[in-house]
Amino acid sequence: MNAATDPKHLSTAELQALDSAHFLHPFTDHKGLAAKGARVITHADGIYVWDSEGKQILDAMSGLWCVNAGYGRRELADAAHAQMLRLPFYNSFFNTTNEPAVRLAARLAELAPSVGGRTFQHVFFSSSGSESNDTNVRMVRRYWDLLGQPQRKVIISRHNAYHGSTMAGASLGGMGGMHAQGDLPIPNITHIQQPYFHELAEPGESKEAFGLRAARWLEAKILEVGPDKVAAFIAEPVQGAGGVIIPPDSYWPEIQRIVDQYGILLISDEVICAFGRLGHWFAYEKFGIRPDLVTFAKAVTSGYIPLGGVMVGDRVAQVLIEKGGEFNHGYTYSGHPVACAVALANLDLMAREDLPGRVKHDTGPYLAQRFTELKDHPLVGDAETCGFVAGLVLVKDKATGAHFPEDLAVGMVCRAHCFNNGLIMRAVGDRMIIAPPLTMDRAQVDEMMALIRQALDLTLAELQQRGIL
Ligand code: PXG
Repeated sequence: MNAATDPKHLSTAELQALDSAHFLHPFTDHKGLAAKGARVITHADGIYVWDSEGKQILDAMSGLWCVNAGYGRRELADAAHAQMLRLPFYNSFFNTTNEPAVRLAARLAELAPSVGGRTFQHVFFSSSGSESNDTNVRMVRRYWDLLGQPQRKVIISRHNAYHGSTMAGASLGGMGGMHAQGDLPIPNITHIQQPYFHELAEPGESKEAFGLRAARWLEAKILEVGPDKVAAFIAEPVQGAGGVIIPPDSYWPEIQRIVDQYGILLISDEVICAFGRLGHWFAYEKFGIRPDLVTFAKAVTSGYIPLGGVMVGDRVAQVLIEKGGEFNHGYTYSGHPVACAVALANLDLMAREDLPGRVKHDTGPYLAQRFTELKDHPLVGDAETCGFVAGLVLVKDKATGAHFPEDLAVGMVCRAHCFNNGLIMRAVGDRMIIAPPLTMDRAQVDEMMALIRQALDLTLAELQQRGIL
């Protein structure tokens, strides 16, 4: 019997050896990982995970922005168990459906607020955010074909956006490193700059003025491409994987004006921002925007099982349904009964505990207060939050805002101190970001903040010791 099939306990070293022998991790330098060995996460409860060495770590990233309800929620496991016994799978291709998928679609339609008279009555299901954005590309182009405007193919996105890792998802995303591998973006996808005040504002420019200027990059791009060729604009309300880039208040209203003026579709990618993350069930409500399509995934099940989808607004649904005939698109697992049953249980739990409301009225404002206190730290250039996401930038010189040289990878230095000190915080370049479980109470926010400050102090001490500061 070999190690993979042997039921005996495997040591950390044995697991790491098997891991590097067989498991190609996502977004990973495989050779580099094999040299040091992966950290083995064994179990989790509440806001903590534990590794195979017994170390307890406060997970301030909710897994990967998804475990909004926290770990160890038995009712989600029970929902999966019961549904697996009743109906573990059936497809929804050939004029069939299943109860959890129907109930979830209706529930999501009820949860999605109407804005400006537009509602979301329909849902297209997938298993991930990437697949959902592939669906968006197909659906948007189908919409314009059906309206007799097939030349409207171009989708405008933003640099440093993250919309997934499939061919269409990575193309919509604005990550240079991803485009460089695999001949991307695919045709008819183009990008404008992100609304990142800290990096792109002119000296002396106010946040409000910058927000308007950044939104007008969309108008300039529409005019450059040709307004009759543009199909849609896609954006995250707050950029997550790009480093928690929170746009100025003036940004989204101006974007809405522009998409309205040119009649193009607006896609709000809420894979991170929905389901309470910003204090609302859906983030478009917070920003007062009227998207036509809303991408979701991750926290719809609090990450307990894969599920994603697209909320389809009236404008698109009407054309697709009334004029469409067959839409030649779908996935084996579109409307998977077990995933949908877990999502229903998760939405029930989130509603019962009012997690969006807690973030909006209590723990979100408290996190904002505590997190912005970090601005007094010698390494912190700026620190801001939006609901239960937060980001800070590490700077070499607080007075001038000068950055560290890129090759020092100070974000990684800080991330290592976090990990070793019992905290999971993510580094994106020199930005340190968090997206904690929404179940956190104020005392746990304090506990997390103490760990963050400690990690910053340790980073500062290391940089001083290495003669960098
Ligand atoms: N859109 C957005 C806004 C996302 O954040 C996706 C789409 C793709 O979802 P799937 O389920 O296909 O992964 C995401 C995913 C990171 C990180 O490093 C972020 C994501 C995924 C992996 C890593 O912050 N977001």
